Amino acid sequence: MAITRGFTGRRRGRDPRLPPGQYDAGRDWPVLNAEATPRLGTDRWTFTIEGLVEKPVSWTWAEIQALPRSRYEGAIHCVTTWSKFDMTFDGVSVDTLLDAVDLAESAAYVMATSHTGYTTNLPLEDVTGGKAWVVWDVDGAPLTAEHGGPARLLVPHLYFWKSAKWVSGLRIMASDEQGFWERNGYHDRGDPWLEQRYQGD
Ligand SMILES: Nc1nc2c(c(=O)[nH]1)N[C@H]1C(S)=C(S)[C@@H](COP(=O)(O)O)O[C@H]1N2
Ligand SMILES: [Mo]
Repeated sequence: MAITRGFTGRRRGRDPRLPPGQYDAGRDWPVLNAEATPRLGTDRWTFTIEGLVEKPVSWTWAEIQALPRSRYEGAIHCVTTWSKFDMTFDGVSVDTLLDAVDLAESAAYVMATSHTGYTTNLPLEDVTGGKAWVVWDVDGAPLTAEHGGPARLLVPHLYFWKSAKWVSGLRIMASDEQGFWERNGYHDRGDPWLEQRYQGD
């Protein structure tokens, strides 16, 4: 009798790393900009934490490069339904940056800002505790301008519109204010596992 080999009867299930309503984009990495891609040299790039802090702090490119490095390895999820797995981003943890300022007691939200004027709001809790980075390398190479280089915010546990490209800083706030996409109908928090895509989700 022939023995049937190579068939286990198991179906390939949905990847458990894929949040609801998302698909695996594989090797593709779409570029999504609301604005034109700026040509921003590292000589003109700065990062500033301001708002509800005792004293605002700014870093130049050289200064931020001198901080302890931190890596994120994992997935990113865009609200337009693509996800990408096994990405490696290098930069600095937002925790390290926040260590340099004294936050007001009322600090509870941040507005991430870009050198282009793009903004996106986040609860302070979503950018602390090892959950957010300012990154400049992806998979071992510098971020291209299209993907936010010289540096972008990375908040991979939320939809990718929260990861402001060409990031210029964080404004610390006591109450939530809406950024660019949030004013245009997207969710204030954007947790992909809860499918918080639009206002009201
Ligand atoms: N400055 C800026 N940052 C941005 C955006 C943007 O339009 N401008 N788009 C957001 C959205 S909607 C997504 S999905 C990701 C896209 O990043 P990518 O182009 O590297 O894939 O960047 C986010 N950060
Ligand atoms: Mo997006």
